[in-house]
Amino acid sequence: MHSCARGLVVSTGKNLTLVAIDDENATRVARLRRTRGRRFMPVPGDVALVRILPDGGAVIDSLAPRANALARRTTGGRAKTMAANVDTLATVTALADPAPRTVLLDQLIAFAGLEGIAALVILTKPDLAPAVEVDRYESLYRRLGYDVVILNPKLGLGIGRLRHILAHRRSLLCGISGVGKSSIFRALGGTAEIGEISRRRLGRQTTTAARLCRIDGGFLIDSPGIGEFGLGTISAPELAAAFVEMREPATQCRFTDCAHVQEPGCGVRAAAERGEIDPSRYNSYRQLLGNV
Ligand SMILES: Nc1nc2c(ncn2[C@@H]2O[C@H](COP(=O)(O)OP(=O)(O)O)[C@@H](O)[C@H]2O)c(=O)[nH]1
Ligand SMILES: [Mg+2]
Ligand SMILES: [Zn+2]
Repeated sequence: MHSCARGLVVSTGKNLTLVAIDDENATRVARLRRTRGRRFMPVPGDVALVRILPDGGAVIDSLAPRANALARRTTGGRAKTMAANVDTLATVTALADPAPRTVLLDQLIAFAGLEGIAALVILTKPDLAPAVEVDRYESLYRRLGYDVVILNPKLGLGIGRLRHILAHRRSLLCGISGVGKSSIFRALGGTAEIGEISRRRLGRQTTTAARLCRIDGGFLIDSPGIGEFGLGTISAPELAAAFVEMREPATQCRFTDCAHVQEPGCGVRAAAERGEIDPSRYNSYRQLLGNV
């Protein structure tokens, strides 16, 4: 005898998967059903059909079809799926310690645009940066149309607004180590419980185990393994389309296949020279194109 349940995949270890069963507060460690052919590989955010065994063990029988899957793309053309069913990339950038890596932030929000999901710009550690820097980042990304949240979890600054923005969304926290992702996760009510289970049961996976917490009609994933997403090989028009402020100027280019770097009659470069495109954004574009 066994019962079936639906669960959200929280974390994936080598052979075991951590699932948060609907209507249960704790998470369960689940094995994957053995298959003859190709093995299916759950990722955080997957919806799994889970068999609960009489001894309390759990087996994932199958995964529900994914609304989307976010993959890390490599220049070699391979892709590794990192998360599923995510509709918001919650990028986290520290204003100091570690110093902001603007190119990485621009890469992340371009990635979100190309995947057709929303991007959120969370700026942490405002207490460690000059106020002018805080303002500069905030106004730059707000002008581009992104939701920007200045956050200091210790002081509770910005947490209420962030909670409001994340409600009813399925979000993935994304940013390099040390920027404050886990602090945000905890401030939003995510418990360490899941991480503790993974420490005990998934073996030595502590630093790579993802955590998921349910928030108002959605979820938030904190995954140390997902610091950045590469864009892989990307064409100039594709990349330029993901830079919102370049779309209109790009229509003014003399050549339709303009890469917006050194072509004559380039509307994007002209806009950058007029100061209508922020120098840091144009620099990111060129770096991501591999064309500096
Ligand atoms: N001064 C300051 N420190 C912060 C802030 N947010 C997080 N931290 C600290 O930054 C360090 C890294 O935070 P953590 O959440 O582990 O970052 P993660 O690696 O992205 O998960 C911790 O020591 C936090 O206490 C902030 O707004 N201001
Ligand atoms: Mg962390
Ligand atoms: Zn151009």
